[in-house]
Amino acid sequence: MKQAYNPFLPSYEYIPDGEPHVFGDRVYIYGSHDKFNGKYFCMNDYVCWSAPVDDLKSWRYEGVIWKASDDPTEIKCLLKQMYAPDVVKGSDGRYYLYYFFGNHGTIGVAVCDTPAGRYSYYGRVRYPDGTVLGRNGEKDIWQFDPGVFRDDDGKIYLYTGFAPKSANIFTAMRSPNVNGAMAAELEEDMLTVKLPLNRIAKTQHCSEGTSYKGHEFFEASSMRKFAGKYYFIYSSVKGHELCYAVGDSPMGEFRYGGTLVSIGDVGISEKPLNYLGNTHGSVEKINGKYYVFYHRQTNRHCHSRQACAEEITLNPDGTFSQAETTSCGLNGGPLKAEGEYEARIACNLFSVNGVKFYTMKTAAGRHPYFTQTGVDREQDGDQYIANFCNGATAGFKYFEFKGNKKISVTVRGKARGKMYVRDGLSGHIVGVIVINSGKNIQTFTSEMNIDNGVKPLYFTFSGKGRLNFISLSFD
Ligand code: FUB
Repeated sequence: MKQAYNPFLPSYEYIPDGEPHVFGDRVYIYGSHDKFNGKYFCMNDYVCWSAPVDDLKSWRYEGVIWKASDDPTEIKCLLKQMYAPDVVKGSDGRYYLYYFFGNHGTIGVAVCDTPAGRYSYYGRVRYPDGTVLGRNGEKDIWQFDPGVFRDDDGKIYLYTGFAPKSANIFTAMRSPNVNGAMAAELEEDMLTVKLPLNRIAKTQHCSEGTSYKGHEFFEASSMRKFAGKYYFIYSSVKGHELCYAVGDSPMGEFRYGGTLVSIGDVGISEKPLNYLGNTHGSVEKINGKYYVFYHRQTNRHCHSRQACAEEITLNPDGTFSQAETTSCGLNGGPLKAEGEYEARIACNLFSVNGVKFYTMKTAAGRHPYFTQTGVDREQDGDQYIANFCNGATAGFKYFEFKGNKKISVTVRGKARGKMYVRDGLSGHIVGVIVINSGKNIQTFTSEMNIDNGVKPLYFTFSGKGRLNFISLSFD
């Protein structure tokens, strides 16, 4: 039985900032590449994955498409980590990859004849007089998270920018007035911006009295066009949500539209239902349906992020309804309540004290977290939920139940207590699994009394000790 889960790539793959693009009959994900348990963001080279547009359950590894060391310029920055990229097809039929180094502030471009081949260096985005964008002194904006967009008339636009609340390492010495989301049309050479650059969305410094208030632009610029309207997609100052703003021109101005997805379902639920941190992605229309791609956080800090996606509704009035995070994202429906599922596909995870917002510092204490054994690798995933202690809850949405009578969990770690199984966040108890586990992997089973139909399943541990929650299985 082939199904799609969230995260939708293998569990060893840590790809944040994924920009989905349909080229031909496949959808490609262009993201940054975190190292599992890395000390910083994006410590690995760019790789690409793709799937047929009519089978989003079959993702194929395309290999490394661009390495930090492929950039030939002498980049003077602390670390050569490539943050969020984007790709656009040029009018010459080639594919152009726009990328930047985390703390350098200029945009590099690489080119390839195919969407996911090995890219070659092409140049740096620049002003008409040849000055590199981002290097025009105090007046210039810090280049960050380039997004690229080709309009129906063949014109190509670049979106870039960052809007931290105060000056930091990235914006050192720069006034907030020169930060924010900017748009520029690109010349046919794919490198030169046409002037002027437009500021297109509100930041915290200028949102008073506007509909952006509370959801101002922070980072992660991305542009799409649906039903004749332009959708500027970005990560808001809240960090954990992707928002959108709508306009009639690719150069703005854009009216705030709403939240597309929050990685903790904030906005759908009153309290966050999963660990927070930054997120980044976009929306793509694939085979007639809309999907929002984003990343979740794992491993108790913000440097091991993973690609997820959900179907999302574009309403007749041009608004998007906020998508709920699920375990079955690209599956096209609920997962079958049959066989075994890895616990790492939980879409809700929280402790007795709720969740944390992941930063560079490890979230300690009673917080359960997604992790894996060993070091970063490109094979043999074994992700699980660690530190599942008293009051920890993992939620899975959705399963389709049909005459199920038993539920089991496979765990490891010294713990004694009960795993309460509910058919909703505050649903009925449908099973109580007695746990008495040790250092070996063990499976514990209970009767389950659940109605047929599509439902979520929540597991809450009550007892002593700490479990590694590895998998759940149905009779
Ligand atoms: O992945 C590194 C940075 O984190 C991206 O550039 C931001 O958008 C945020 O996701």
